[in-house]
Amino acid sequence: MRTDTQHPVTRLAAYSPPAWLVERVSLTFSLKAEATRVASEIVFVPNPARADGDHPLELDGEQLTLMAAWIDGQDVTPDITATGLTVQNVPQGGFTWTAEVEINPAANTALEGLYMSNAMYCTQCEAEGFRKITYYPDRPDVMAPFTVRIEGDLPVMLSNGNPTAQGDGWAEWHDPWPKPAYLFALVAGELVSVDDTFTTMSGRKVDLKIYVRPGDEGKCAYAMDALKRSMRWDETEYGREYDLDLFMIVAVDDFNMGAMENKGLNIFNSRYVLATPDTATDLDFERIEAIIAHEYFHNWTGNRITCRDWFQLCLKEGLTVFRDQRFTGDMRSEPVKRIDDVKMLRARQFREDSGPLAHPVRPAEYVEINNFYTATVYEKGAELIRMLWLMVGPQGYRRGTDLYFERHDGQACTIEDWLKVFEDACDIDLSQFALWYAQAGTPRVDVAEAWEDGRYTLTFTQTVPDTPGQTDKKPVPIPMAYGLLDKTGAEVAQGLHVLTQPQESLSFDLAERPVPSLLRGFSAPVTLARDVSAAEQAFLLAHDSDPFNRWEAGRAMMLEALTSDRDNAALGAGLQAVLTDETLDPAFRALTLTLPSEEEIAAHVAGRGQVVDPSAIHDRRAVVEHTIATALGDALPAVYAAMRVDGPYSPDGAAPGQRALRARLLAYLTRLDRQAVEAKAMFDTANNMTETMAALALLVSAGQAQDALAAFETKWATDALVMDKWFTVQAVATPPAQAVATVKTLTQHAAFNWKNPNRFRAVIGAFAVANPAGFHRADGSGYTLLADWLLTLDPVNPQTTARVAGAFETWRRLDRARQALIGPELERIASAPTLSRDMTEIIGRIRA
Ligand code: 0A1
Ligand code: ZN
Repeated sequence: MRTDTQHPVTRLAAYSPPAWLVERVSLTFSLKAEATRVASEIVFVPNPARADGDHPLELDGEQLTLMAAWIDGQDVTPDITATGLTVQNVPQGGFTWTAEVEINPAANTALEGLYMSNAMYCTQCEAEGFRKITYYPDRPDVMAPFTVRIEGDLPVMLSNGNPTAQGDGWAEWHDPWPKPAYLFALVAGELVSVDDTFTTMSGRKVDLKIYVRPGDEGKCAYAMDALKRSMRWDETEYGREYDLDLFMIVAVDDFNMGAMENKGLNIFNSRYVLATPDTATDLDFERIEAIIAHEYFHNWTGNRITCRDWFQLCLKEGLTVFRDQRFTGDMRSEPVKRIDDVKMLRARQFREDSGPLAHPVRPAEYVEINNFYTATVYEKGAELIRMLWLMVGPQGYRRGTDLYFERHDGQACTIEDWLKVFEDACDIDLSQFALWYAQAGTPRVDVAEAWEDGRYTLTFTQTVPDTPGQTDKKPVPIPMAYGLLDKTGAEVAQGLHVLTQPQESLSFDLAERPVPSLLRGFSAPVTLARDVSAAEQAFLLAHDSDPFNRWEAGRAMMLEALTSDRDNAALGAGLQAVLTDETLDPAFRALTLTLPSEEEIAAHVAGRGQVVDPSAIHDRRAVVEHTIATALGDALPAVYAAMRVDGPYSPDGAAPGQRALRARLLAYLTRLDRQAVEAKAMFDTANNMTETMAALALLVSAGQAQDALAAFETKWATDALVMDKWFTVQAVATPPAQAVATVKTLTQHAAFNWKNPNRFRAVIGAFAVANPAGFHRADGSGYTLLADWLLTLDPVNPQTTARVAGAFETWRRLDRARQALIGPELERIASAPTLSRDMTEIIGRIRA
């Protein structure tokens, strides 16, 4: 086992301000694939907050060859280690550091720092990638204006800010806004741009450019439109205006994450920029819109106001996710977006929170910060902002954010700074609320009801479960949105009550005993535990005026059907009523008719303290889907036919919802017809990727996809993003008994370029998380397959390896036999001779 001395722990409690601040920095890049030179000139000034004696100069730096260094023009010879350098006895009043280093972008397969993707240079500096570019105080609380000169033989050479001068073989850029190094970006290559403009609310014209490889120009229209809508939305909803003359987006094919908010020069995984109806699904369009918005919104929440240290990551990420969620809700359907978000939260964050990788939204320590770009920091982080928004109301929230921007513009901040603006603007005490940031685990709220003499009482008891390294937790404030319904479904009471005590009651004087609708809109990220009769669930499914809880009632009935022997008649009838209710949005109907995923069922089973058997869950789900399909009766083919969308494809408006409902119904139809006649017909006649993929997935799971897969491959062989779908659909939808063999065949395909993160995730990642019954096959072959691939990728790209390794996080909830197969695989990984820091931490935590 590796020891802590090899991979030191960084602790929030050990934070101290930097000894030196940077007044300004100039960088000159001479680009060469295998030997890029980076010259730097950095003006250091003493930090008044550290006037506690003499300080040496300490700079971060990794995988750099230092050619020469000077302080105020004098040669220096620093002490160099694998992680940085130190110079003693520097002038305490301030000085200029000048240096030249050499780096090798072509050898950079980890995709952090300066690297090459398809002959193009690009950077990824969050969280700690800048230290692989040059020696620098690579920490977010050091903010400086950057001037950059790029020399190279390439037509397009970009950096942050505004272009200041250019000539043959060189370009200069200046970013006037002080920023931490993690927001630095450089891109150079044979690129073309799609151009537009945006006029800000104060009337300034901003040039917008999306850079892509030649040939992809026709795939940027949706991203550009989403960008303009994001810019407008940030003005109207938050009063935030863009602050440079130019905003650029670049699409790259090799990228570890979704996208990156570098100042003025966002770099995107190409899958979140490029889209046409032929190549992208409705979901792809929606994600492009959301991620464009997310990165754009970071300009204020992340860039102008950044994080003091990486423990504060949720300060920018939770807030920015909340902002992009609201944006999508405004662009599309608020209730549908909320349901989608909660599904995701439960599938990913609740899963994380209940397992060995559980950590607080603001962690107290880390070994590798890249391991903390998690569902907890992002999605639970967003839920905390959402609770605050519910508690202070929309106007209070706006007063708080206005004060945040006014008070902290240009600063590197903490969660305490964020909470304080709401305390000041809204006159509330958020000291108990702060516990949400420090305590890991999903709180559980048990609900008891009493009805006596016209008095109805709800009693709530909250508990926060133990998580690794944390016990004896305190109660947190839980905003409980509720409604009480009478027999006719009319609302007799409703409101928002914030629970703050371990146990608390709410009473109402009423003429008749009501049916409660609790945690409306999923007003807090908690598990609600309450015995609800089938009749009551059916009533809520039919009548609740809160769309979220209406969906939730159907989902609860489905979970019952999937995990108990309860009679399903009420479920079938309730779903048929939803299906045929034309007053309901088709997108909402599609969601309500969708069974919980196998992961959600597993979580439900584990939450009841039972052992999870992924194979049994898979089989049972198929049976229940068949039962529901039968119960839907004639309504099934009728609504299927009615939802057909004719005419040209549009990713906006009502059409995506209709397609979603139609695809859902096609799944039910295919359950009743293993020849999959309708699915074949849809595949053959589809004029858009949404329908093509819906049909193809069903054909793969019905074992009827051979011809379709071949035709698809022939048509799309040269489009990497589309081929990712071809790989994924097979890894995910192949029936469990053949899944491992199929994945092995896919990994031998000539196009399986495993060093490309999208392709690796499309096959290995997708299999391990989205084909649970295949991955958890009782013979353990899925585990060996995953472990082998993690060991192969780790030396090349630790970050992506560690993310995919999270597939093992749920192993303790499985039966003993499966645990006995996984344990040795985890040990095999842990004892690899040169395991990365990323993997050492993740596997160590999973095994603990
Ligand atoms: N800040 C980006 C996410 C991101 C994080 C790390 C990366 O590389 C290690 C890249 C992107 C966002 O929230 O979109
Ligand atoms: Zn973000």
